[in-house]
Amino acid sequence: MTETPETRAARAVDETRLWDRLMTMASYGALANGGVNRQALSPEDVAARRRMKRWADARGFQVTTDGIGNLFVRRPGSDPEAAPVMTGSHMDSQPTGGKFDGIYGVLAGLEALCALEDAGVATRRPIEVVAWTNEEGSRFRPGVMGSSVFAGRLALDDALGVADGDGITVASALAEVRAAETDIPVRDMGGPVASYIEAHIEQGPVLEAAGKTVGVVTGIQGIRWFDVEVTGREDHAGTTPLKTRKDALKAATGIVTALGRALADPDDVVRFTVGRFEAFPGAPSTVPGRVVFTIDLRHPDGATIERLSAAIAKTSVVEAAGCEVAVRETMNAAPTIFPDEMVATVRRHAEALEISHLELPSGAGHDAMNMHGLCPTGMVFIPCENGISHNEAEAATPGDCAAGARVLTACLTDLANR
Ligand code: HGY
Ligand code: MN
Ligand code: MN
Repeated sequence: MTETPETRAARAVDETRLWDRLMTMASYGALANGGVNRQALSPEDVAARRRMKRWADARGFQVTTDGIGNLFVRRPGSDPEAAPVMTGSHMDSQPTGGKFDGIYGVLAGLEALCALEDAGVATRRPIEVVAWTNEEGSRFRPGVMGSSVFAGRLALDDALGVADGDGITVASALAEVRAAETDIPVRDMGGPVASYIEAHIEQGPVLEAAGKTVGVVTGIQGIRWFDVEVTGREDHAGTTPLKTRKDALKAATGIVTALGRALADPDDVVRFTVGRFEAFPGAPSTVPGRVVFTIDLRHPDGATIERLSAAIAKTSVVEAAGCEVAVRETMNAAPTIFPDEMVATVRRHAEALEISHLELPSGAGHDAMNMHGLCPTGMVFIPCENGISHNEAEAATPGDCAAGARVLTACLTDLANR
């Protein structure tokens, strides 16, 4: 292996330090079956943020936050005028999430900064590790909230006004976070970024099946979220004849079945998921008068996702069975294709480090979707066991975590010297 600043920094990645930090973070919100529940801006999230601050302080890195609670850890460059290279991901999790989704990218970024320090490698540009607020969108919708505000795709005031299921707004949850972080300065929103590169577990089966250690990510498929509300009429379950009912649950299940048929794809590329389904008032003896459910639709092709979205709106109304149906879009992320040069940068450094690799698109959404368009953006994947994610059983090996961090470190060193 030829010695360069990139390989020197990459070799300083400490597998044990990174793994120990992953396990420490997994203790904040730990669940009985090995996973985590660390919702955005919750006390568990605050504990993870405090830990991040202590690790950053120990190495003399500068920690700041912004108006939506994104948390930044900065290692300065030699040129004080130069825009930073950024890396990172998210620290919030699904309600029954794993130990790696999101947090791996944040800690791989921190490991890169520590490795640069340990190797004594300076960069021209500063490098910033960011933990984006509320990527998952499981507490506050939409997801990828912090990066959307940073990139100017979502107004700060709109994001601050979003309420969780208990009526707590982002603004009030953030005020509590701030109260625990009086030692972290608040910086202006956004700002110039030279480039962005995010590390993440693949969350799918491709790398493991191919026996490759690192994924060179070519893009991210498009994502649409919808809320569907079906309104019927509450009636007595014992007395109301079936033919006069407006049963919202019966209509809603009919809609979901019809959507499954309308979106059927023999090639198995379309991703259609109803992840939340609630009937009201939720009493055994009352015909449900209202049902709300969510739709998560994904496809790599922009025109196809448009066509399928139109089909969702139409099918939902056609299958209403005498009830009223309202379909509301809550998230729209167009398919992303990363620039060739960023893809080539990841590939080049994986090759230089002699780490086996494979090019692949991302099935999952990431904050990188928002950074794309703001600056040249790319991603590095590592395998996860059996491709399982959004599940407490999510697993990755210490060796793969370190290999991904090495490729990330080399890419950051290179990008920060351009
Ligand atoms: O839903 C997603 O793709 C991501 O894991 N938030
Ligand atoms: Mn994630
Ligand atoms: Mn996720």
